[in-house]
This record gives sequence, structure tokens and C-alpha cells, in this order.
Amino acid sequence: MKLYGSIASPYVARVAMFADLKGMQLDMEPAPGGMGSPEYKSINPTGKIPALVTDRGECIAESTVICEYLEALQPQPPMIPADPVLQAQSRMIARMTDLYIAPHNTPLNRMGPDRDQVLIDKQAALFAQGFHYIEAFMGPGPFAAGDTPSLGDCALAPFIVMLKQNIFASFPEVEDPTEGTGRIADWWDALNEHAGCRKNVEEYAVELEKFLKWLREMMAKRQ
Ligand SMILES: N[C@@H](CCC(=O)N[C@@H](CS)C(=O)NCC(=O)O)C(=O)O
Repeated sequence: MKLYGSIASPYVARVAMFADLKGMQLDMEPAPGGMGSPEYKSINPTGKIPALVTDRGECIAESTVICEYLEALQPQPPMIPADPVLQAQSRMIARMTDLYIAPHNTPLNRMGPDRDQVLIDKQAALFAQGFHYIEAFMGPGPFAAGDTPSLGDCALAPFIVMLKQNIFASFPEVEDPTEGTGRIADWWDALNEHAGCRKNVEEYAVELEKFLKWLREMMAKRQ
């Protein structure tokens, strides 16, 4: 079994954290030829990372589906709750991260030195709406669903790390939901008090910082 991707991707980090918390070792390699390349598209036609190639050679794409495959392969310890409501809550947090948080990042990342205040305010409102949905649909906790980490935690945590490094500091209009006293702030505290989650969050933060530094240097050279 091989996972294609780089840990700097929040989607790859989702799978890496999920597998690590299950105690599964994943053999990870960069996408051959790079993301979106014809060589990699011959393995994963979407060209996106992550992709997992099974021992029988089938390709499984999409981070959440890969997590669900790993859960089916090795059910213990469960990372998708057995309780139907907690299960739905865990899945909702992963899905809402993808639908209502992840897309709002890109327009801000692409913004040059001239700040477009109208766009910033629009994106800040979209982030606030997305976090409101997530807060409303989290389970009893203290983790995203129940009292142990699950899929929803592995999906949301890397995006929070990414926004902390890339967005919240540069765009104060976008509110960091882990500050303050709301459900997401309590969730973030619980996550960081859990040794396994904290290790994954810290490892991702280090890899992402390295990637962002490389990206900034590359963009500076281009100017
Ligand atoms: N829905 C996908 C999203 C994966 C994704 O967008 N990955 C990015 C890297 S963070 C990528 O591969 N981008 C390259 C491309 O779109 O060609 C998942 O959950 O796996």
C-alpha cells in the first residue's frame, strides 16, 4: 500500500493523522512527476494528492474516502464512531471543512500586495459562516464528535494550522475560531491536550512552514 502526496497538503495531513492515530504505518511518496502531471494522472486521473494505491494496485482518491478505506481495512481503534449520530457528526465536520472552509483560502492567498478590502471582507464573512456551521454541528465533544479523536478532527485540524500560519495573521478581518471561548476553541484545547493529536498537529505545522518558506522564496525570485 502506498500513499502519494506531500505532508504539507492539508488533505494528505488528514490521512496521515488518521492513519497515525489508528497506529497504521503508511508508506508515503511524492506524486511521481508532481501533482497534476501526466505521469501522476496515469495513477490518479484527478492529479490531486493524496491518492492511495492498494496492495492489489487499485487507486483510491479523495482524502476522506482514503480514511474510510483505512477504517474498513483496520477497524481498531475506531476513528469513525460506531454510534450513528456521532458518526454523522464526525463526517459532517470533515465535509463542512471541505465545502465551507477550504475554498475560502485561495482568493486570499492569491492576493498581491494591493489589499482588496471588499474581497477580504467577503472571504472573512464566508469563513465566519463556515465556522458557524462547524460549531453548530460538532458533537458533545470534547473532540469534533465524541470523547475520542475521529475523522472530523483529522480533517479540521490541518486546516486550522494552515489558516493560523497563512491567513489569520495576515488578514485580521478573518476571525480565528480557536481564540476565545466557543466550541471550536474548546475543541482546539482538547486536541492539543491529546498527545497523539498534538504530535500530528505539530508535525504538520513544521512541514507546512517549510513549504510556505520555499513558496515565498520561489515567488520572490520570480519578481
Ligand atoms: N478533495 C480532495 C482535494 C485534494 C486537493 O485539492 N489536493 C491539492 C493539494 S492540497 C492538489 O492536489 N492540488 C493539485 C491540483 O488540483 O492539480 C481530497 O480531499 O483529497
